[in-house]
Amino acid sequence: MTLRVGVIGTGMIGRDHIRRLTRVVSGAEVVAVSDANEQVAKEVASGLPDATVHVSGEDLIGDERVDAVLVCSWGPTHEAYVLASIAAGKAVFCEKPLATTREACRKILDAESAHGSRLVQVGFMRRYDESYRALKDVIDSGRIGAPLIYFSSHRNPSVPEHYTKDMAIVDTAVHDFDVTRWLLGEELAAIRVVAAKANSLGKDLQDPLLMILETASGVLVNVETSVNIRYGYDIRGEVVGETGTAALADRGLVVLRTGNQVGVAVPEDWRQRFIAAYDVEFQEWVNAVASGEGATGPSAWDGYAAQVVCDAGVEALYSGDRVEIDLGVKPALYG
Ligand code: NAD
Ligand code: ISE
Repeated sequence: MTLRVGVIGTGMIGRDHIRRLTRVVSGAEVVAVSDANEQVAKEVASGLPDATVHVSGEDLIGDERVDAVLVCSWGPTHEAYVLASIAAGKAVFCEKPLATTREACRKILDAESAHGSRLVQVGFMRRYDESYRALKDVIDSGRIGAPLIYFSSHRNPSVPEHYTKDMAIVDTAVHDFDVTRWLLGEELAAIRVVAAKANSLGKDLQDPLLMILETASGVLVNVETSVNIRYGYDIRGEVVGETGTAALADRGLVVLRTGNQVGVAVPEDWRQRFIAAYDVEFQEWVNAVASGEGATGPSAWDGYAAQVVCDAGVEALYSGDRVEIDLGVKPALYG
């Protein structure tokens, strides 16, 4: 069966995922699109063989030709589209964030629990990256003993004008929070946030930030966000265990030695760094949904947990305090 996907939000990542669903992944076709900017949606649809343009995301979700929904609009719009998809009984892949507040994410957990099976998947693509998967395998094998510290650096060469200081936490570090939970297999329990001397290229942004988190068992996690670092998009991770360490390897297809230097290329942005991870993420999603298995990747609980950490992180950024993270009760649907 070919999974007929409707895409809400045809901006940068929406277009990239449409390309992926159309040209890379097998078993899917994009049959409908919608964007607050209708002109943009029409332009995107004109490049597709048979896609309807809908005036609203709700219309698209109600379209009988749409089997599954992909939400790639701005974060504050996600809650309504995910809830409408659940109400329609349709599988929905939502780019991060699941929703922008803890309360909104809880509504989604409640709605999906009432539905009774998993429909929602959140776009935490790092879990599909081969380096992260190899790092998790090392941790799980016990070869470096129990993890004690995890260092996670998240560096962007630059960010758009509308990027605010909270976004270093809610838009950028949210990936580090999710991947930490996944790598270590436990929840985050507290967070502190401190600002370093500001990078003058970030204008009045507090950048870089250092976040110090504690997991439920006491592992210390250090997340660095540097979002104006210019040299490239650099994602680093290293676990310090009781008997060894394991780190994401430097990437690049060739090691270049020239002019008394040796090095590998650094990607330009997230599209380049995680291109293979997004491909695997979508192939697995299409396969699972088309087979009737439902969503099997990062769940609404994962989206909720990451958002609760973000909320605590923003509070810690403004207060300077150590803020405890209390996730509350985990609904039975999420195991
Ligand atoms: P973008 O601004 O390029 O595109 C967003 C699009 O959503 C725009 O075309 C806008 O017109 C449209 N839109 C806004 N409100 C809408 C509404 N109510 N209904 C329908 N369309 C609406 O942004 P982007 O970079 O593509 O980011 C989109 C989402 O993807 C964000 O949630 C972002 O956090 C996420 N994202 C994830 C990754 C990742 O690595 N997983 C990378 C980039 C962006
Ligand atoms: C962007 O929205 C992403 O999700 C990227 O993966 C992240 O690196 C970037 O900082 C965000 O702005």
